[in-house]
Amino acid sequence: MVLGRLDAGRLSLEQVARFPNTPVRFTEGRTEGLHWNIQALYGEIEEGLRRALRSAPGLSSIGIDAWAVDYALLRGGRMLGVPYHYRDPRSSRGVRLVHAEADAAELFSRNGLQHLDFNTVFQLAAERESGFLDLADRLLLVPDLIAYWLTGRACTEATNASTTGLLSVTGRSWDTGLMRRLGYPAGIFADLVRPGEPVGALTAEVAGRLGAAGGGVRVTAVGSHDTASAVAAVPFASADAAYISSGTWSLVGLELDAPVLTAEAQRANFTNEGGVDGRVRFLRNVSGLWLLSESVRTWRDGRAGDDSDLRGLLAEAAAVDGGVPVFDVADERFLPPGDMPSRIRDWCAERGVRPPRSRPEVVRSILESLAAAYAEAIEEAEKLSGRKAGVVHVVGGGSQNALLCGLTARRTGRRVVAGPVEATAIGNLLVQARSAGLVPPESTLEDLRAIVRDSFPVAVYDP
Ligand code: LFR
Repeated sequence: MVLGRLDAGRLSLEQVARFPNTPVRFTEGRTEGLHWNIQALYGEIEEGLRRALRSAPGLSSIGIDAWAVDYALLRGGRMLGVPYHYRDPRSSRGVRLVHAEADAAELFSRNGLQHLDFNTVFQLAAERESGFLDLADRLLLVPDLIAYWLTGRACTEATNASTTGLLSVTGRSWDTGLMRRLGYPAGIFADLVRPGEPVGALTAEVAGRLGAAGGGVRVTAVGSHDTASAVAAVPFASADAAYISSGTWSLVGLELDAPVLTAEAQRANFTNEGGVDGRVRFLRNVSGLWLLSESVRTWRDGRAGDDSDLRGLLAEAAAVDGGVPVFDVADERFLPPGDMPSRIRDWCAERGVRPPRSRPEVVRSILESLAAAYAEAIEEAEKLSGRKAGVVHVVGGGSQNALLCGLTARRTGRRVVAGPVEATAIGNLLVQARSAGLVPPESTLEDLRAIVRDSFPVAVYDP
């Protein structure tokens, strides 16, 4: 949780809380599988907000973002079951059920999305089997659920709605025709709000608990899909640039004014997600540093560690000379939590490729493979959109990984501009700042990005 302050056109950040979002696995009963530990997170959120209010008693606005696609079902305001985590394998069942009614090409023409097994439209087909979907009178995406608990207002933020597969890519409104065909009750989907619109004031109960009674703090809609907020904060200096929002996932692509809905774009598995101010995030979801973090977790044998383990490994990986394999980071076997080094070795063995032999080789192989996937995605994005990307911006956690940024420059053959690391928080904050009148309300995304450039340094890597 990050507190932002805007002073003389510069944004500064203060981290008021940081807590892990660790999923829980239930092994029995109707909701067995991998789930959000949502109540524990909500407790941390209230605790963080209490701290934020102590540090900034004049706090004016709260904006919420999280990863995409996951949701809670409610009835009469009460949550039914525990929200599933998108890495739960049940959604592949859902894919078969949905495709029996609407094939991949039709879905793409309606929603403009890359096929990912975990898109909400597929999760819901598996959800129907639980019976909860028929009981529910409301579906809220995770950031909207938090906003509902804070304000009592149930609405769905539009950039995140665009990842569900149930929002029309042309009208950016709910696709009730598709819902009807799939047997999803259209009435459970809430009214849409756009980034920058007010959601509401804290309920009296929440305000009392947070020590904010009498204060004017309200929740403002932001790009509640974390990637939408991150892209809003990419410090583009020219339009001829690509971005990589690099964290657990790497979201690689271009910002466009209109979606690309050609058959080639569908075959290339590109997505047209909704961005802040009606922009289109034309990108491919390439895997990300998840491969590295799960490897480190495997080597630590589940033990908690610190960043020094990773720093040491990255230094050794930088010194690896000689070839390491480049593997397909998009292979489905890498999606669930678990032992990544063995899965990488298996992938190589199945193809007669020499597997990485040591830990530094595994790390190098992961980073080379990611960089190769970035280069391919950027070239395809250019071809499919007719736009050029002379520069590649890397934002998010991966922007601090010098080895990855250097390899990305080398494999793309382009200049890499790395930073800011907290792009998601920054994009979230700047949209709120504009709504709160801290920057002129007529500011464009380009104006907001100028604030990013003036406030945060970047590092440059040349090929
Ligand atoms: C990144 C992200 C991606 C989305 C994936 C799953 O954190 O939000 O954009 O595809 O997580 O929700």
